[in-house]
Order: sequence, then C-alpha cells, then structure tokens
Amino acid sequence: MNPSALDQLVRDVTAELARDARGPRVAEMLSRYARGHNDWREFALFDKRSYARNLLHKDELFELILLCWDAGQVTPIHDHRGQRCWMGVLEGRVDEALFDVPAPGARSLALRNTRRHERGAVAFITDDIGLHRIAQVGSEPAVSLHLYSRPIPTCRVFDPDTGVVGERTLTYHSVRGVRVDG
Ligand code: 2CO
Ligand code: FE2
Repeated sequence: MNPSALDQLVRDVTAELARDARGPRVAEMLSRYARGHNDWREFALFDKRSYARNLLHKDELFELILLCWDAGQVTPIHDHRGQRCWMGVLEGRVDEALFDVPAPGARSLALRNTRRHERGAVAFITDDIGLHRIAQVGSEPAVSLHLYSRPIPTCRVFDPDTGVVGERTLTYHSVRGVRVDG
C-alpha cells in the first residue's frame, strides 16, 4: 500500500534531517504538502480553551504537530529551547509577531515586526532569530503544521510588559487523532 502524503512527508523530513541537521529543504517540503494535501484533517482537533496541539509524529530527531486555532486564540511570547522551528499554514491565517530576545534583566520586549502567513506559507524561527507570538486572525479557524528539530517538551514564555520569564510545559491535545485526557 502506498504511504499517505503525511507519512511520506515524515519519511522525507527524516531523510533530510539525517542528511543535514539544518534541514535546508524542510520549508519546501512543508509548503508543498500544505498546498497539495488534506490528509491532516482527521487529526485536526480543536479546543475551546486554547489553541490545540495535536501530535502527528515524534522521534528523537523531530516532532510534527498540527496546531488548530479557533477565532482569537494566541500563544504567549515564547522561545524554542534552542531548537529549529518551521511552521506551515494549512488553512486560514495567522499573524506572527517577532520580538528581540531581551537582554538579561530587561523589563520589556521590543517588537521587531509582524507578518501574516496564509495557506502554503512556511515560517522559520530559532532563538538566534528571536522570540515570537502566533495569533489566529480573520473569520476562519486556522490550522498549521509545526516541525521542531529536536522536539521541545518545554519552552520559555515572556511577559511583554514586565519582562518576567516563565517556563511552560508543552502538552498535547491529541496523539495521532486520539484525545489525550485533560
Ligand atoms: N511554539 C508554539 C507551540 O508549539 C507554537 S508557535 O510556532 O512555533 O505551542
Ligand atoms: Fe513557536
């Protein structure tokens, strides 16, 4: 039996990251998948309380997570624990606000710019580039595919007004379509 497009994407990313850990072709792979395939839909679970993180694949090299955003849902400002993060938009629109990493002891965060991402667009971030906050925008819910290499079980979150830094455990709403209790 042929692998699904999603399984093929996991295979292609695995080969790419094994070849070169920087993953120079990952963005193109995610964009092509986003523009051409719908087999993510069975895993797209939403949560009224916050954006939902639905795990599709995880091994020691990377994790692939489907994020589902209802109207107005937003992340805190956060880092990516020294890992590489790609975000491909599958449906709807999200805004990405990019912030400079604050100097130790800084009391506020500097907004560098805001970008809007639509279906097929792929954004990339590392802690060297900065921090970001992602927010759903528009009347349609949004769905995006996030790839972290290596996986990030926690991240740091930043209060924009006080500069206070916290730690957040990154939990899953579902794993391969099966709802996680909570
Ligand atoms: N990093 C956030 C999370 O995994 C989503 S924003 O895109 O990286 O919850
Ligand atoms: Fe992020």
